[in-house]
Order: sequence, then structure tokens, then C-alpha cells
Amino acid sequence: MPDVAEQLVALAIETPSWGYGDSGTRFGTFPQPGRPRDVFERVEDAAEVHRLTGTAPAVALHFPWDAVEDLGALRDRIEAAGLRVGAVNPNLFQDPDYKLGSVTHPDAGVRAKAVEHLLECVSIATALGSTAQSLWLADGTNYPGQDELRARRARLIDSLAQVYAALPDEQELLVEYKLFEPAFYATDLADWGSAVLVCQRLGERARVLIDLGHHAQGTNVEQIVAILADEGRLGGFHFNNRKYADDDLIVGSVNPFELFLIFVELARAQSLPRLTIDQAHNVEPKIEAMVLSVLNLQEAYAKALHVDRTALAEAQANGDVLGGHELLLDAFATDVRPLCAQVRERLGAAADPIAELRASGYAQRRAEERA
Ligand code: RM4
Ligand code: MN
Ligand code: MN
Repeated sequence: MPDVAEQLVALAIETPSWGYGDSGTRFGTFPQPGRPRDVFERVEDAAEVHRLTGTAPAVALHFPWDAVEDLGALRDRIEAAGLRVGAVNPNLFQDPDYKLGSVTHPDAGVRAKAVEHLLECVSIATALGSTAQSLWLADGTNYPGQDELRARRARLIDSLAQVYAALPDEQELLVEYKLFEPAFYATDLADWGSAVLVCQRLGERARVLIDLGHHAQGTNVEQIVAILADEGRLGGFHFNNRKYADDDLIVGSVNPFELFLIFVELARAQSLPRLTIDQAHNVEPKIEAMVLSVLNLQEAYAKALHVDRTALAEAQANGDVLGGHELLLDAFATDVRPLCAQVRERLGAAADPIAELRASGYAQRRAEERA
């Protein structure tokens, strides 16, 4: 068995700057006291999550939400806080020009504007020392006949090829797919198959990003991980959990067994892909929610590292159907909490991060400062 503690020490989760700010549903948003007012305060919160968990050393940014005059100053502040910049996420879904699509829009002028924003994000990533563009498109159609599906696909590939051609060697292009929403008839990148085909057209540094809220009910996500990893096209994750659709709840809160099975697949490889949280904390306290998410990821990985792979391979070779299954259940049932606490202490973080967060008064202090 691999040295579980060593591997847990190396686990690195990216937390999202957008997960610290106010969020809501289309019915309403409940502002929380102490919510950060700008990217610098979002970075302070991300640094607190890393201080407590020892496992969240990167912060993913979103542009223009995190836009600043001076990128050098932002990078300095992030590094001074003990963090690094994770993936850069462009925004092609809020501008009124994108009503009918961004890189798939029927109008060449709108497509050019979208490509220009993506190219700007490549320069932002370069200035910040980020190694990934993480692209999610809201593009799609609401009614049959609204637009020509193949023409949209051709426009998409053509636009992204322009961006890929401008990517510096150290950057990868992560392509996220989503079944539906905001488009309700045909989303241009609706599933992992469409995403991987686009990546294959672009080049080897284009890889697929899996968001756990972006599939039909019942989809076997761990099998998608296996296929993409096998093809060298697994770019990473947006972790969250859901009960119904793209609910963006705390990862591992609804379906911890699925999360464990995903890590069983991830842990087979030599190295882990980019692991990012993508959540919206609408009613729960945001920092505590983020800390809990990191802990759930750490525990899921720890359990996956407890799978007896030798015995599993033997059971599988012998056609022992339930033998293999029971080995997974054994690992899942292991109480890894003491081990994870030890690992966090070794990292200089907290044995019990939630208790320490609550006792520290961090949230109250920020609520006063950020009134
Ligand atoms: C999408 C997708 C993207 C996220 C946007 C705001 O559903 O998950 O990753 O950035 O929401
Ligand atoms: Mn996402
Ligand atoms: Mn989503």
C-alpha cells in the first residue's frame, strides 16, 4: 500500500474566489455579514481556509469578477498570503451580447469579442503565474430550429482554435461541459464526449474538466474519470454535490460514496489532476462551508488510498464479484479522521479545523471590518 500520509500531505485543492462572495438562486440572495468586498478580501478568506486545512494552497480566479488595475500587485498579495493562483476562469455568460451564444454566436462580431476576452484571460494568467484557462460556456439554444447545431459546433472549434494557438506552453485549456442550463434545448458542450472531441481537435494541452453537478441523474461519473484518464484527457474537477441539478452544495454532503469512488479512480494514476471546488454557499456560512469541503475531499482521498489494490486485482482476476466490491466497502468504512487530523498537524494546520475556525472569531472579526 502506498504511504497514505505522504500522499495526503501532497493533496492540493484550489478554492474558488467566487465561492467566498454573495451567491443566491434566481429567487433571491441572502447577503452574509463579513462577505469579502473585493478580490483581495476573497484571497484573505482563501488563505484562512488554507491555514486551517493545510490542503488548499491555490485560489482559482474569475474574470472580470476579480479584475484589478495592477495584476502584479494582486499576484504579490496572493503569494504574500501563502497561496498561488489556480486556474483563470473567463466569463462568457453575463454580457448581453452573448444572449445567443459567445464563441458559437451566429454573428462573427460577437464571436470575435468572445475570443478577445479569452485571449485577454491568457495574458492575465501569464501575468499571474497561472497554468490553466478553465473554460465554461453557457452557449446553447432554447428551441429546436433556433440555430443550426453543426454550424454552432464549427464556430466553437474555430474560435477555440484561435485561443489554443495563443496559449503559452505552460498553460493548459480546460474544457468544462454541462448538460443543460442556461440553455434548455441544446447546450453546445453538453457532455464529456462533445468536450473530448473538441479537445482532440485543439491539441494535447486541451483537457476535459468534470463538474459534479453537470450530468444527468444516475450518470456514472467515476467511469467518465476512467475513460478520460486513460485517454490522457482528464484535466480536472469542479467539486460540489447535488441532489437534483447543478445545486453546487458542499462536496461529499449528499453522495459521499460517489466521491470516494471518484477518488478510487483518481488515485490509480501517478499524479492527480487539477482539483478545484466550484460551489455556491447560499444559506450556510461560507468559510466554514469551504473548510468542510476541503476536509471532505481529504477524507475521500484518504479512504481511496486505503483500498487494498493487490487484493482487489486478485479478486477481479478470479471473477470474485463481491470480493472486489467488499474490498471497496472496507476502505470506504475506514475511519480516516484521526489520520487526516495527524496529517494536518504535520502540515502546520489544525487538527480540528472547524472547531478552530469557530473558536478563532475569524468570521466575527471580518464582519466588523467589512461592514
Ligand atoms: C457553471 C459552471 C462554471 C461556473 C459557472 C458560474 O454552472 O459550473 O464552472 O463558473 O457556473
Ligand atoms: Mn463548474
Ligand atoms: Mn456548475
